Amino acid sequence: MKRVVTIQDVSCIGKCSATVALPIISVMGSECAVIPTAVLSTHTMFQGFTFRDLTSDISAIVEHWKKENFKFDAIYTGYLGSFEQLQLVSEFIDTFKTDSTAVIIDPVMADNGKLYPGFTPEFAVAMGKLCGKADVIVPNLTEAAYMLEEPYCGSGYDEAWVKGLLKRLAGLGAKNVVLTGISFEPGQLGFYGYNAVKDEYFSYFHKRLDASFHGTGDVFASTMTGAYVQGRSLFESLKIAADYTVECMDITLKDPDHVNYAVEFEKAIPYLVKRMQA
Ligand code: PXL
Repeated sequence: MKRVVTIQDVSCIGKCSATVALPIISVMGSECAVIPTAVLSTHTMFQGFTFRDLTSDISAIVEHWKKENFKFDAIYTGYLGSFEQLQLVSEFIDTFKTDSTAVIIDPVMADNGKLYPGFTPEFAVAMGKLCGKADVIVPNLTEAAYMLEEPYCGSGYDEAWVKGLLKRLAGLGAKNVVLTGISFEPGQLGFYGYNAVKDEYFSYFHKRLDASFHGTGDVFASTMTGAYVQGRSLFESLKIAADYTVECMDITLKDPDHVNYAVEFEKAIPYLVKRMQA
């Protein structure tokens, strides 16, 4: 059985990071091991969240896993909370990555031109360095800007500019760079990627919903990881992830009691399973 290890926080309420990675990667047919980096009462969009840092547990977990000689088909990281955690993840990759391990880094830090609470521009640059070790990175435009220390472009960009940005991101060292949340036309949204090894661009667009939910980036990255580790091509994996994310949003919007701090991804799991069987 394929085994993914995901390294990110547990937000007890909020359906993001580990609490979406675990169910999604599992239903897609792989084991999902987890290194929880912190426990929060909620994700950081709520006021007054608690935060227990688990950095000091990470080394002991890694030492035990080394002794047991555990292997991973994919290492998938999301929200990381400190410079020390970036360093530990970097060492984790050095220790556990083999020729058949895919390293997927979602540099979760920012959106809509702003860093999430607690992050600094210096942290974003350090995250950019970690991204150099990845096979695939999936930043949004805000995270890309912060990692490259460039101004955020807002919505004023065109395809040529996106291609240039992808090349600059590839300069960080990742083999594949995929920008999420790209839109050239109203009503459309998708991803635009660059394979730095083959010097090839790829993109995919779907309908843009007039809503925004917290945690959809984590649903997207988890799904992409789940498909990729099951042997789908990177492009196919990203497409499945984009379509499933839209399906989650569609289903959520149909619930008159929906909240905007999480999507009802559970209800769209039958769609995802069918997609993986196709
Ligand atoms: O969805 C990304 C994410 C993950 N984990 C925590 C967060 C966020 C985004 O705000 O706060 C704790």
